[in-house]
Amino acid sequence: MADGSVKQCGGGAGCGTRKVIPIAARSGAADGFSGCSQKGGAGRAGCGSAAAPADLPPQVWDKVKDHPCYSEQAHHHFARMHVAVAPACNIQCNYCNRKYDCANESRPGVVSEKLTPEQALLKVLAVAARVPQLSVVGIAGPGDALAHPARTFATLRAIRERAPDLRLCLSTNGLALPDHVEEIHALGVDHVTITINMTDPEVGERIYPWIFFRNRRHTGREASRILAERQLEGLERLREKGILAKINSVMIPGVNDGHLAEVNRAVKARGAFLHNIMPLISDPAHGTHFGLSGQRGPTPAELKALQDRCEGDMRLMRHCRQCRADAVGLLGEDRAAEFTTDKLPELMPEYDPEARRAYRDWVEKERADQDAARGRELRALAPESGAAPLLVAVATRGGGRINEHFGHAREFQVYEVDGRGARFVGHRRTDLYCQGGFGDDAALDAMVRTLEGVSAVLVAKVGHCPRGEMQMAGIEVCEDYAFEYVEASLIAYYGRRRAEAAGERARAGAA
Ligand code: CLF
Ligand code: SF4
Repeated sequence: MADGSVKQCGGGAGCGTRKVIPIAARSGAADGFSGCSQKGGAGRAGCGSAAAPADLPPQVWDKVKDHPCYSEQAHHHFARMHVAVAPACNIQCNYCNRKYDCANESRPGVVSEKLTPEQALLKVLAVAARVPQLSVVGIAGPGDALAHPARTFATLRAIRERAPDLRLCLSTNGLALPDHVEEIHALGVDHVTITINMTDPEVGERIYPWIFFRNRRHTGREASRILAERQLEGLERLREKGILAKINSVMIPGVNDGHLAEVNRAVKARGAFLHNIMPLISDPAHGTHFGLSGQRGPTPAELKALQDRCEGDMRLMRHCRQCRADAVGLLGEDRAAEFTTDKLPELMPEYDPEARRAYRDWVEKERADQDAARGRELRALAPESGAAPLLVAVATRGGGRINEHFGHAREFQVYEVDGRGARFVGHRRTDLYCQGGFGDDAALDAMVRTLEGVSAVLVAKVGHCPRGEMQMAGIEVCEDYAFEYVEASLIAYYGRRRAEAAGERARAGAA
C-alpha cells in the first residue's frame, strides 16, 4: 500500500438522480437481444447470452457457458480453483523463476503450497462445499501440468469420480501435450490451455534458453523449433478430439509483440477456440531473466492495441487475471488463504452437487434478465453514426452488477461503450483507497493514473472527497446505477452522456 497522507472520507450523494434499470428478477427469456462480449464487433450472438449464441454449436456453448475463463460473462458468476499438484517443469522461460508460481497461469511472487493428489481432492471437496459458484477445477502449475503427468492425471481422475459435475481444465506449455491427448480426453478434460509465445524459433530463442525433451536438453533455436512444433501438433490433436483449446501468449515488447499476430493466425488455423494475450509481468524482485535484465512489460494501451489487431473473427480473452497456481474463487478475488491445507477437514467431505445445481439455475434466470435489460437500453438509444466510444469503468464484486464501493475496489473493470453496446476491454488493478474510515491520498493518485483514458467510473457508493478529486482529474465517479446490471447501466450511462453532449451542442448553436 502506498504511504501517502490520509483524510476523512464521507458518504456522498449521487452524480445524478435517475435510476433506470430495474434489478428485480423478471420472468421470461431475453427479449430478442444477444450480444457476445468475447468476439469483436457488435450485435454478435453472445457468450453472455442466456441462450446458446448463433455462432456456437450447442455442445460448445454447453462447455463454455459456466467456464469463467472461456466466457467473459461467465466470469461474473462462476468460480474456478487451481490445485497445485505439478511442481516440475520441462522447459525454461525467461519470465519464470521456479521459486515462484508459473508465470503462464499465475501471478509471480507467491509461492504455492504443493499438494499431493489426495490433498488436492480433499481441497476440491472442501471448496465445493462452501463455494456454490465453483464450476471448474484446473491444474496450472506451479510448474507444467504435463511435465510429470502421473500426479496430474491421478488428481483429475479422483476429482472426476467424486465430483462429476465439475469441469476439468489444465494448462501446459505444450511440449509434452501430443503424448497425452488420449488420456486427457479419456479423463473428460474438455478445456486445455497451451501457452504459445512464438511460432518462429528466431523469436523463441529470446524467450526459451532451454527445453528438456526425450531425455535430452536442447538449447538455442533448436529448442524453440521443437517446442513450437510440439505445441501446434498438440493443438491439432486437441481439435481432433473435440477438446476446447485456449492459447495463452505472453506479450513481450521488443521480443514477440510484432510476431503475435502471426501466432494468432497459426492457432486460429488449427482450431483454437480462444486467444488470451497477456502482458509480461516483469519485476527484478521476482529474479527472472527478463526482470533482472530490465525487459519491460507492455502498457495497457499497447496490450489493447495488439488484442484489437488480433480480434478479427477469433475470440479474444481480455478478462484474464494471471492467476496463482493455487487460486480459488471468482477471477479477481483471492480466497486461497481460506483453504490452505491446515484449514482443510481431516476427513473427506461428502460431495453434494445440489447447491451448485440450484445456483446454476439461478444464474440462468439472472442472465436472461440481464440480456433483457441490456436489450431495452440499447433500443432506447437514439440512432447515431460515427460517435466515438467511451471508456467507462465499473466497480463490481461479481454477479454482473455494480455492487462495489469506490474505496473498497481492488480492481476496476473497463468497458468500451458506444451505440452498439458495451464491450469488456480489460481490468485495471488498484490500491485500496478506503482505510477503515479514512482515504489514502496516494492510492487516489495511483487510481487516477490507473484509470488514464477512462471517462467515468460507475460504483455502488463513493465519498465526497474522492469523487471531487477524481472529478478534478476529469473522471466522473457515478453512483446512479448502484446495484444495477453492469452492461445495461453502461449503455444507459452512455445514452445520458450523449444526450448531454447533444444538449450542449444545441445550446451553443442557439447562442
Ligand atoms: Fe485455470 Fe487456466 Fe483453466 Fe482458467 S485460469 S487452468 S483456463 S480454470 Fe483463467 Fe487464470 Fe487467466 Fe488462466 S484467468 S490465468 S486464463
Ligand atoms: Fe515457468 Fe511455466 Fe515456463 Fe515452466 S512453462 S518455465 S513453470 S513459466
